[in-house]
Amino acid sequence: MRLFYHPGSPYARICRMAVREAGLAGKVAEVETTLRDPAAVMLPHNPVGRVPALVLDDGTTLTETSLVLAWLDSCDAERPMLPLDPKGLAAYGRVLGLLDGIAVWNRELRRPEHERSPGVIALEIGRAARVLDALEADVAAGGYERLDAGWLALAATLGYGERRHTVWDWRAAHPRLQAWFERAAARDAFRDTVPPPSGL
Ligand SMILES: N[C@@H](CCC(=O)N[C@@H](CS)C(=O)NCC(=O)O)C(=O)O
Repeated sequence: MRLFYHPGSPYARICRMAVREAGLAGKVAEVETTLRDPAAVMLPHNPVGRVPALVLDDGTTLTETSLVLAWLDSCDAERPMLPLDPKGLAAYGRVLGLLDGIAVWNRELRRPEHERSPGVIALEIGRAARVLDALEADVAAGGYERLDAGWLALAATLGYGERRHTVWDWRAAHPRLQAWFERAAARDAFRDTVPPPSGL
């Protein structure tokens, strides 16, 4: 199988960490692609043009992080990543919602200043602050301890804030999340997939 990724993508990073944590690195070759580029090597397999995209041995291409994780779980994974219980699913969904909002906020900041929407940015700042407070309480109550999709998504999202969306000061007033992140950042799967800084 081939996993198309971009080194800056937190969504692709979720799958790349899953491949490592599930012991599937020998079965999945990672292929770097450009994004928003008509010449991207991924486009013949995935006209959507987004990563992650997993090309199976029969040529079928799976897109969308959660669908890729579901497939990886079915590949004799040493450790399944997609939770099946309501609490695990809720925890994963909460972080995915945060990440989607951060992605919108980041996209606004990549536009020329006169094209940015202050309203959209304000909405996403508010959403991120709200979810962060909830996550701080979740972690204080013992959440995100199990290494599953919610864990991977939280590590990828906070890691994105560290390197590619530093305007978001997620550490401020969130000591439990900081301590959680330090533990997550010590894992090989995390260290292997640290994104390059974006300057934002
Ligand atoms: N809903 C998708 C989101 C994936 C996504 O937005 N990927 C970004 C990189 S972080 C991308 O490929 N963007 C390129 C584009 O929008 O053209 C998922 O869960 O995988």
